[in-house]
Amino acid sequence: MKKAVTIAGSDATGGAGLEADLKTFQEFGVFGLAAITSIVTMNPETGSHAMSPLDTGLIKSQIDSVFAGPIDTIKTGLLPSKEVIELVSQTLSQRTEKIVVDPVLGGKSTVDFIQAEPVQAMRQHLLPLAFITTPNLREAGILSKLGELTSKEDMKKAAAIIHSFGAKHVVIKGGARLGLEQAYDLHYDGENFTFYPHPLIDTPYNHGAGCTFAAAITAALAKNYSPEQAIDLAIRFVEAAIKGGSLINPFTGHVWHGAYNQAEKRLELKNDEQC
Ligand code: PXL
Repeated sequence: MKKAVTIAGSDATGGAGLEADLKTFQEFGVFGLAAITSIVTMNPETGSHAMSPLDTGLIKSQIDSVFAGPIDTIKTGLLPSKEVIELVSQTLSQRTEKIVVDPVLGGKSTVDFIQAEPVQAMRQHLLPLAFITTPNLREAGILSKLGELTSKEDMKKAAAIIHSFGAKHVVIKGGARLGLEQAYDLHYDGENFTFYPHPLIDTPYNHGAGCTFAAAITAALAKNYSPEQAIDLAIRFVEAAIKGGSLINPFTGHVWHGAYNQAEKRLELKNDEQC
């Protein structure tokens, strides 16, 4: 059985964070383990989010627990402080598994979780350990210090800078913010820039899409897919999740992590009926 570890925040509402990671791993048939770094809660009256970091000692004990046996791949998500980024980087520098770094800096419709100091720690300590890193446009703009990225050319420049921090593969997710007729995700491996065009889906039900994308890549790598195959599969997995999304509370529409496999099953059932 393939096993993947996530070191991430908990999104109590179940769309993003380690909830998204574990659900996605399971959909890929990969056993998920989790170390929680912080808990993100939502005020049911106002819809505003708050982040409560966990005690560093408790984070460390969880990390020791998840690595008590052999595992196949590792994903990092929300790391709430410079201290936690350094702790996680120190531990992961001893590991040989492929590491997917989702450089979470904030959440949709929320204030930033992470400020300048932790971002610098991420550039310096965590990104050099990344086999794949998956910033969105905003995160790529901040990490590269290029600011707002508004074109495919800007994405290439940012990818090259982030690659120079030591991440082997940089995947920048370019969605609606690009203002183009399609979404374009960019993959840069230090040699080639490859754009993956895919349909823009016009829906507000996309909370958790970023975490789900990185988790799908982590699971696919655990199953020995190549980076290119993993990216392609993750794009299709998230597309189904967004299409299947729904309003989980009065404020946020979440992706549905189960949509890809359920859609396939429904298709199989339909085919069976026809036979
Ligand atoms: O989508 C970014 C994200 C990551 N991790 C946690 C979150 C969020 C967004 O809300 O809550 C725990």
